[in-house]
Amino acid sequence: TKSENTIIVTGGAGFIGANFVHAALKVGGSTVVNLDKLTYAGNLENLAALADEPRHIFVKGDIGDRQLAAELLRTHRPAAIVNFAAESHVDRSISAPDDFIQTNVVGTFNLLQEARNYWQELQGEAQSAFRFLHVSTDEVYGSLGDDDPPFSETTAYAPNSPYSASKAASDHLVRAFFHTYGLPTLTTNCSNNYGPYQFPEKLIPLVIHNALAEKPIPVYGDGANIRDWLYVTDHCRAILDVLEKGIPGGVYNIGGRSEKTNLDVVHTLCSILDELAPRESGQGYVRLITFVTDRPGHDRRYAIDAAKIEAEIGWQPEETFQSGIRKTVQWYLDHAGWVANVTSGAYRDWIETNYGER
Ligand code: NAD
Ligand code: TDX
Repeated sequence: TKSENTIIVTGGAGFIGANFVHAALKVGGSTVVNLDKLTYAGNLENLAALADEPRHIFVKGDIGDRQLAAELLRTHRPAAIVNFAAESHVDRSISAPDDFIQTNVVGTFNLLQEARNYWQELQGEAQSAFRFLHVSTDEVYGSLGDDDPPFSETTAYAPNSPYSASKAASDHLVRAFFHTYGLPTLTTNCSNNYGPYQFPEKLIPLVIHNALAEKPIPVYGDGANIRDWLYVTDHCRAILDVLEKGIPGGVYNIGGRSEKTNLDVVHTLCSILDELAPRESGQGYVRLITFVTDRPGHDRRYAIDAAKIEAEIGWQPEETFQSGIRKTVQWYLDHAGWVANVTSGAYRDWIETNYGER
């Protein structure tokens, strides 16, 4: 039936969401209803390959619009909602936190309310099979010291930035909707992602973009902060697996056991670029590295203990950091037009013409 085959994905025009929509349409016969506000981070070009795909239905709108959410649920009768929609950039949350509270906290709350109304109207198998999967981050757990064990699902929440605090708040609402109302929720907390379609405000695409443009490569503080990197398609597969096998109310940490200092990451990118796209001057890209003022409240180290998802779900990453980072550099080299569009704002004009405000 329709409901078994349809999922609503929010934020599916963003980096991870777009990769997920492609993955979901590839693995199964499901229809994806993609609800995205098309903020600066949302880009329909990420979904251009699906222009003739009848199983992809794009809807421009805000997860905070309850009437719209109710309407989409009644019209499409999905078996699941996968919530990617969020403001996602830590630096932006420091300079302007308002949208983070509105989308990440209030927006997720609105979606939960409408999901609960819809789920309560379902019956029998359709009701027990329904899932609300909330995509979250390892940043909710705060910052690790060098000798601390990695974050597990039972690590206490200690968010330090407006971004991570807003994600933590949304995780807590999801938790409460399961415990209070029985809404069959799933929460995934993943480490730093990288790969195709990532907006060049985030470290890896920013380094590639600046290097190719012969601009300084900014490294915050001493560059010794540690992140645990996962290739985006491995994250998407983990979400599909959790959707299928996760236990309602469950929390699943996702990570690639791939801790790197920022300087390591930047040096790796520079040497791959030296090989694939050498500078005209003949100098190495490392010469562009510039140490800049640290991010306020900058978390020192994130690391994920992925033992639960490995054992209970049977998920493993396919890419190593070495293989994933090469693919990523190659993708950005092959998609210079994509980068030019998202940095020029040309695609925004196109969106305004083709998808007027609802
Ligand atoms: P992104 O910023 O690239 O994309 C976010 C998408 O959400 C955009 O398409 C945007 O238009 C849309 N959106 C924003 N506000 C909206 C609203 N009010 N209503 C509807 N759509 C809205 O983000 P991303 O990096 O792809 O992250 C996706 C999700 O995964 C987020 O929830 C983020 O917290 C989480 N996450 C990201 C990472 C990472 O490393 N990028 C790691 C772990 C978890
Ligand atoms: O120019 C830069 N220079 C720099 O040194 C940028 C943009 C970042 N950094 C540092 C800050 C971090 O230690 O690199 C590290 C990675 O920074 P970001 O790419 O901004 O990611 P981070 O802050 O770790 O958050 C990301 O991972 C977890 C995502 O943006 C979040 O959405 C996700 O939840």
